[in-house]
Amino acid sequence: MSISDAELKKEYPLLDYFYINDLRVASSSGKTRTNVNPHLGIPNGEFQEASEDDTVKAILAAREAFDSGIWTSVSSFDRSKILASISTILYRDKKLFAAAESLDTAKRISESLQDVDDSASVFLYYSNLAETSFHRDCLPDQTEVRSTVIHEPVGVVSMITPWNYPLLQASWKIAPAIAAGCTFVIKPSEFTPRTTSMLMQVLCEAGLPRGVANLILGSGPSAGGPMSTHEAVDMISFTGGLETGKHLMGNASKTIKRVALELGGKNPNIIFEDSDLDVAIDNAVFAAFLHSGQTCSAGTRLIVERSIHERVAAEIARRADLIVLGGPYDEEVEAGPLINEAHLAKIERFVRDALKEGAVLLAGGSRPTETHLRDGFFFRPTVLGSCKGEMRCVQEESFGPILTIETFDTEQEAVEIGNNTIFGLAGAVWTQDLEKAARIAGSLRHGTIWINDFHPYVAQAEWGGFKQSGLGRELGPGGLSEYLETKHIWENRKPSKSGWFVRGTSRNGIKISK
Ligand code: TXE
Repeated sequence: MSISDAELKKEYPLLDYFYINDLRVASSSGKTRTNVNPHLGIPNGEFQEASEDDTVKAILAAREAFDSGIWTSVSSFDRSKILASISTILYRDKKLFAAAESLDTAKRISESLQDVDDSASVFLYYSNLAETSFHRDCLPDQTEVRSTVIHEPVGVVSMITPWNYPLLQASWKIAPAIAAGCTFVIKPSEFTPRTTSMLMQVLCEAGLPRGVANLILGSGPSAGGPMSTHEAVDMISFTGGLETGKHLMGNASKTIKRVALELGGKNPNIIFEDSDLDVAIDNAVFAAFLHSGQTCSAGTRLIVERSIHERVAAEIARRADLIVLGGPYDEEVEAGPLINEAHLAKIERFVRDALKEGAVLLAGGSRPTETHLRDGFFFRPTVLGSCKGEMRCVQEESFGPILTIETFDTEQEAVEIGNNTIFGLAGAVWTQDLEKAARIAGSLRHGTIWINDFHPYVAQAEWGGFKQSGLGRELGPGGLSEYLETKHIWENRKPSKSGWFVRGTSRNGIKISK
């Protein structure tokens, strides 16, 4: 059963407003934005649109909450309890959150339910981690001096998230930030604001002090502008496109803000002749077309051993043609639409250009023709054969349902092709020779490598990219470290003179007169 915007607002009123200092706030300019439902192409709610002034207010609220000490004085035990409560509330309201996510993204409700589960478990994971000691004695055997390294929260964090996994991406940032003791302003994508806004109410219910969490809604350049330029911000944590990431990093350099970036990938999926082909092919379809390819770790580059290439390409194309497109609540449906008209147009251009540079269309390649899909932003799962490493379709991220196929003859060539990208987020290898798999896992320059699998991740393991896929890590203990500053405290318990600049003093401490 779908849940409407009006029904959501019975439990989560004013979710279309900002959240600053524990209050729901309207745009100071009076501007709003009408969103469009990606499945039906009709209006999908009206949201307040922040001006730069609104965003600065949110940043200053986070600064005030950090500097006042109301949050930094909360013990790690109490922060841990808050995180556990957030997780419990998310499980309690799972259906509401999933419905909101599917309303914004049009992803299948089963996927949205899974996203809420995953988000709740991230809060639970960091609840446990928040309790671990952040202190380390460096010279434990010394009695005269004490050298201790402690970790403190970085301060005020700007969090900027995209539209493909809105709740999940917010939880990957908010949970470790709370565990560390940071305060923050978050801006979800202007296309998918609902679940992040609902999350603010959950944080409040869980007992987060006033001003720790702040939310603004609106477009990247204007609403998001001060998030990377304002001097009251200590850190930017961003997930989104490469060009936006470069822009934010440039802005951050002006005041040396800490930067954490998750920027997507062009992820190789390598299939050897000696793999269980049935399973490998099935997972190749899953790797590429889950959420219509709008996944940063999508397996968009299939790299197949030449001896099996024709068979694999034909079978994948056949399977891609059978994928059922449609809305979130139809149980027959296997994949939803793209996020918006502009993204759909970009995907169409991407395929057109790929064919011009020599790729061969094996499946899809166009919008579907069924009348019930006419008004949504749908694109047929597309398979492109005869691809070469230098082609743009192989090098550039489409972020849509497009799979390119390349071939290799040797293990070394497979690795070279897998590493032939400016990105380095994730990759997979399919073979029954586990020694070969281990060699390849060691040689691929990507942040996650799957052996005979694709897409799984756990909150306990760091996630992030090599090369231009980003900076830093989310999840795991490394995901917490991003939000911590390191401080060394040296305490001399028997202070004495340095003995360095001796003129003007005597060694026994009596001043010498001239
Ligand atoms: O992302 P943007 P877009 C990739 C994917 C996609 C491309 C562009 O290839 O096709 O990026 O997508 C905010 N200051 N990924 O245009 O613009 C924006 O409002 C502050 C990979 O949607 O990077 C949104 O909240 N904020 C990715 C967020 O940045 C700014 C997921 C992402 O938007 C801003 C999505 C600015 N100047 C897209 N400009 C992944 N890694 O998972 C934009 N934003």
